[in-house]
Amino acid sequence: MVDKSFYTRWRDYDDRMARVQAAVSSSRGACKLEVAGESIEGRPIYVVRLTGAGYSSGKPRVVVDFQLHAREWIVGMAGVFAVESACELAASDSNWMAGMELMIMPTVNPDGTIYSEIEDRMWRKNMRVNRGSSCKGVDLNRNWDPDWKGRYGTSSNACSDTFVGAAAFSEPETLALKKVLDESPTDLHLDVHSYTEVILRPWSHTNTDHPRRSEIDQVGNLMLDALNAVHGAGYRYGGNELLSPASGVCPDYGTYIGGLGYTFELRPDSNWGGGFAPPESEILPTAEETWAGISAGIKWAKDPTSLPPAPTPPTVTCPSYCWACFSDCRQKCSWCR
Ligand code: 0X9
Ligand code: ZN
Repeated sequence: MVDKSFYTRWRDYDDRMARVQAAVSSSRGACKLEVAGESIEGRPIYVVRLTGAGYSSGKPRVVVDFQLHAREWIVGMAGVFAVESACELAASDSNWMAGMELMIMPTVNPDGTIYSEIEDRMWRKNMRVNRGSSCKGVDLNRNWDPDWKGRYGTSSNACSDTFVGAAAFSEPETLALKKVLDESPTDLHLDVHSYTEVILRPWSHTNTDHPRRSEIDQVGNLMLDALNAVHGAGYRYGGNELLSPASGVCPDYGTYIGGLGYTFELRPDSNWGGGFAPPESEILPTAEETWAGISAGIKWAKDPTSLPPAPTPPTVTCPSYCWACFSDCRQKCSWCR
């Protein structure tokens, strides 16, 4: 059993990484600690690899990343909990990971995280020194393709919290996660953030449906139900109607290269619950339910045939007065259904 007392308080970056290392050490080889890259300030960016017996590239693979955004402390705590839970389970039940691979990045943005811990609680970005500006930092969730520097929720101003950076993939932290995603075909990519209590489907940069939309919704709802079942939280599942669209985000990259890339936004549900700084009593339940949601996603990735076949969407005939809808009125004109 994961020692829950760790999750009663905020723990700083060093304490959390010590915990990650300890979990790997006691996993009897089920987990491996690797360095996926180096941050702007030269810190290692850790990734925990769980390769089940019989896995080879092309078989089921899941990547889960945490804390691209520095101030989302509860996400960093949930990341350690995911590592501890996964390493413990893999060590005790070799069947769990059989034939698949799981990669967990407990903190993608160590520099920003430490800066948030000691200097500026609400810091979001990495610690890039931007050419021609006294403002530091690139938003690691705006530094990706597709749609880098696109129109939704981005800024070309180095002083902005959503600064896109000098180019797509310009940041070493972005590249470290990209390398993990690119290494082998990845079926499921979960990018964990806070707050709002939602699970968001791809795409983030457009409202156009992904061709695998119905499968995406099935998997999304599977993760949602598992998450909400643990403590009765009221997370919602959906698209950009739940949170404004954003261009150049990392789960859209995971989706672009062929996986299903979701955004988790953890507790609280609103600013009233503390926003990025919720009470410490929220840490443990949040970490537990997030892991349940992730586990459900892993279970699907391991055996996608465990899902019932996706229902075929109903055919909708446009009313004759709805001249603008033509054949795809179901998507385009909800008002004329
Ligand atoms: O803006 C972001 O990067 C994410 N929200 S956060 O508050 N953690 O910064 C959301 C990105 C994904 N957005 C959508 N899928 N709409
Ligand atoms: Zn975030």
